[in-house]
Amino acid sequence: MTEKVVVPDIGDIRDVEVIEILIQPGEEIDAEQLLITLESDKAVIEVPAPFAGTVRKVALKVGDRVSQGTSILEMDIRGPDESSIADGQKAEAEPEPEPGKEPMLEVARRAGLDPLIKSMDTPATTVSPVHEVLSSPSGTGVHAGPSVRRFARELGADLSHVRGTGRKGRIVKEDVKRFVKKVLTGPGTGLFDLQALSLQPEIDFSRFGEIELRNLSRIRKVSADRLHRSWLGIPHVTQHGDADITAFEALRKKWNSKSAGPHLTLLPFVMKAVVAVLQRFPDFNASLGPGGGELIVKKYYHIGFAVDTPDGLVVPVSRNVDGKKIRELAGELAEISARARVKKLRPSEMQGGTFTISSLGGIGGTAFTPIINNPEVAILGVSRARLQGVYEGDALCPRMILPLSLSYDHRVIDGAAAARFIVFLADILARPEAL
Ligand code: CAO
Repeated sequence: MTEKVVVPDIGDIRDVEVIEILIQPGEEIDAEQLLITLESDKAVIEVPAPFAGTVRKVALKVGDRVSQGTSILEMDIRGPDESSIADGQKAEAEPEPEPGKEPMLEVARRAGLDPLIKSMDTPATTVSPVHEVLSSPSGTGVHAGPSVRRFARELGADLSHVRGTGRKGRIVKEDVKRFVKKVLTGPGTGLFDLQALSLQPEIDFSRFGEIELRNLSRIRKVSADRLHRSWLGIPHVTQHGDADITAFEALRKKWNSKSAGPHLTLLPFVMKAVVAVLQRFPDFNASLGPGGGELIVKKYYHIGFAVDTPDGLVVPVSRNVDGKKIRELAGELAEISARARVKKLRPSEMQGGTFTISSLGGIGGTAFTPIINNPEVAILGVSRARLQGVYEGDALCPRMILPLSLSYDHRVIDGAAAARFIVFLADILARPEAL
């Protein structure tokens, strides 16, 4: 007998898009086997076969829009002796629903999903619970068809971690394969596997409001990976301190007003002061050896400085800062950061640093915790200097105070050493003659 199968009762939803067709003409199908997937703004609905048989003709294609009663396919029904109805359980007491008119919740119920339906305590005519029920194995909010879900289940892949590349971010089989391959071939699958930790759960944020998708720049992707590795791999501690730079500021202003040379900001002074401190505390100008059993102390002072560019953070390196004059450094910083902002730095200009300074003083803020630029062992954060009242004896005096934040690798540097570093740095920055 040939029967027409139509879209069953799907609640109030009309004109809903067909996003997946899971059967083809000539295919033998069982009762309850999923036929098509529909997707509206609010729900994903999977329509199962009301009986077993052979598909004669499929009346829909992906992209069609359907409502209750729209024809899905024609099929030759298998005889009752071949258990045409799901699990052969033709209800004796219950009247059989008209083919294609069976409420979706009823189908889900017969598919053994009763507990979930009950726990949702939702009227049997609404569609969203069906979506919840049928998509629950890998979490709600995941867009994937039943065959993909089945495939993921077989492989033990959690779909909430898989990025969908199909239409509207839908997960296709290839995405699951790529995910599994990545996990299997990635650097270990332990707790601190960076790839596994970086995976974001798949959430459809558009359900909560308007969104916009933007690709991350290459610079941002590279720095994200480096920062994440450093953050996870290095036990960071940040030591804060203040430097009284009143005298330096007076000197800087005087020099700026008197010379036609490059404009002097605070940064070249801080760089010179940092080198003086590194010479006193060489463990800060070092890297841990590959096995972690030795410290490689460097006798050169190549200072990296973070530059904020439209495409993200870059860290060019000024070489042999110990041998450079303040004005020369100021000119170099201005020239390098201008090139960094138009992506004109050579890779070699971002290599070989021994210590990094991240200055947010030109922008503002009071303190922050910079992330160490691995394989270095410490980084200095500089925040905005501000005029503050400081007691000198009984007198409250206006002083220009510069906040400093030193993050260090606690495997290499002890807290006491870090405190000494920052105290010495503050001392140098308080006395221009010390440079
Ligand atoms: N306190 C008060 N004023 C400061 C200051 C501070 N700590 N640091 C800079 N300033 C002043 C400068 O002196 C300058 O003012 P004047 O023209 O009056 O001298 C003004 O702020 C702008 O300075 P600048 O930021 O352009 O120049 P810089 O030499 O201080 O810094 C650079 C250069 C490239 C480091 C900076 O432009 C920059 O990109 N900073 C961002 C770094 C960053 O993103 N760090 C975060 C890394 S982690 O995400």
